[in-house]
Amino acid sequence: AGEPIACKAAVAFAPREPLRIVDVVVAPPQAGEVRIKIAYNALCHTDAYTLGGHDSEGKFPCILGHEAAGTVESVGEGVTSCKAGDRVIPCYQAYCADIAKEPCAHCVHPKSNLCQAVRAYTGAGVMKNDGKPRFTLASDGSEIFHFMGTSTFSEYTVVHEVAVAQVGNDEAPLDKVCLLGCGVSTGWGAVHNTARVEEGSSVAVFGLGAVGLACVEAAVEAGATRIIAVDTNDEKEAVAREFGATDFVNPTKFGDKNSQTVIAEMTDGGVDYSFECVGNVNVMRSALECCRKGWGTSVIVGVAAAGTEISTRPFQLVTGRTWKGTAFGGYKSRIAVPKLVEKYMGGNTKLDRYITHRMKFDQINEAFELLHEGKCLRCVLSF
Ligand code: NAD
Ligand code: DAO
Ligand code: ZN
Repeated sequence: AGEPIACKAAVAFAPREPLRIVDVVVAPPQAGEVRIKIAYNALCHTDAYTLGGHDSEGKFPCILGHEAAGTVESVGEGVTSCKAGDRVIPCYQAYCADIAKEPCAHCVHPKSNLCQAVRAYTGAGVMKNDGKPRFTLASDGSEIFHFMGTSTFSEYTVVHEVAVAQVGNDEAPLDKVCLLGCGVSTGWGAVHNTARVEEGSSVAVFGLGAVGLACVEAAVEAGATRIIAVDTNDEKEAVAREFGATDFVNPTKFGDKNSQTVIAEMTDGGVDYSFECVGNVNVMRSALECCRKGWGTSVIVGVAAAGTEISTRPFQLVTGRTWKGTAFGGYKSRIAVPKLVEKYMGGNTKLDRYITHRMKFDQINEAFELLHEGKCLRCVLSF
C-alpha cells in the first residue's frame, strides 16, 4: 500500500526537552494498519505528562499526540473498516469486536472498553505486525517510537485498524471534533458511563481543565442539581460557573481544613459523586473522602505520575463509598466516537467552548507552555 512518505513531525527526543520539528519518514501501512494524514491536533495534559517523564511506558525518542483528526491516506492488506479519503479520529483506546476474527475479552464484555487486541504493542511504542515502529528519522534512518498507538504529532501517522474511528458525518468540522479523541469524551463518559450520575445528584469535580469541565457539562446534562467545582486556580471559577457549576471552591483557601471536610459541610454529609481530574494522589483521596457514606462514588480520571500510590482508611470503603476509575470515559471507542460526533452536530454540547487557542503546528512548544500556565483548555494546532 504505497511508498514511504517524508514529512514533518514533532519528535520528543528525551523527557523534559522541547519537541523538535524534524523530517521523518513514515513507512507504508502493513496488514491491518492505516496511514492517516493528520489535519488537526489538540494538546491534552497526558502528552505533557509523558513529555515530563512521568509515564512508566514513555519511550524516547517518540512522536506524542493522541487527540486529533485527519483523513485516511492509504490502508494495508486486509483492512475493511476504512478506506483512503475517509475522515477519521485515531483512538488511543482501540475497539476490535467488529473487526477481529477473535475479538478480545474486553471488547465483547459490556463493562469494559479496554481493548487488548494491540495493547501490548501500543504500550511498547511499536506496531503489532512486525514489532517495529513505522517512523524513522530522515537524517539517519534511526527508529522513532509510537505513543499510545496514535502518534498524531506528525503530518502522517500509521495506526492499527482497530484504532481508527470514522467521523461519519461529512459536515463535521475536523478542527473541532478532534477534541472527541480524548479529553472531552473522557469527561462526558466518566459521568454518563462510569459513575452513571442520576437526576438530582450532588457532584464534586476536582480540576477544571477540559476533562473536569466536561464532567461538569455532563453532570448538568444528567440532571445533577449541586455541582461543586474545585480548583487551586481562582481564574477557573468563571468558566466552571459558565459550564453549570453551582459552587466554586479553592482548596488553597481552606486554612487548616481539608477539601473533604469543607465539601461534607457544604452538602450535609458529602456528595453523591466526585471526579478527580487532576492526576494528584492527594486530591484523589480528598475526592473519595468528600463522597457521602453509604453510597458515594468517586471516579479517578486524572493520570498520576508513575510510581505514586493512593491511600485512604479502609473504613471509608467499609462505610459504603466506592472508588473507581475510567479510561476514555468507558466509551468503546470506534463505535462511540461517530455517535459523539452526531451529538455535537445536534448542537447540544459545549464542544466549541473548550477551544481557547489555535496555533500552527510549528508553534507546538508554545502551546505546551500555555498548557502548563493553566491559561488554556484546548489549543488546536493545524498543519
Ligand atoms: P489540565 O491541566 O488542563 O487541568 C487540570 C486542572 O487541575 C487545572 O485547572 C489545575 O488548575 C487544576 N489543579 C491542579 N492542582 C490541583 C489541586 N491540587 N486541586 C484542585 N485542582 C487542581 O488537564 P486536563 O487536560 O483537563 O487533564 C486532566 C487530567 O486527566 C490529567 O491528569 C490527564 O492526564 C487526565 N486524563 C485522563 C484521561 C482518562 O482517560 N482517564 C483522559 C484524558 C486526560
Ligand atoms: O491496559 O488495557 C489497558 C489500557 C491502557 C490505557 C489506559 C489509558 C488510561 C488513561 C490515559 C490517559 C488519556 C490519554
Ligand atoms: Zn478488543
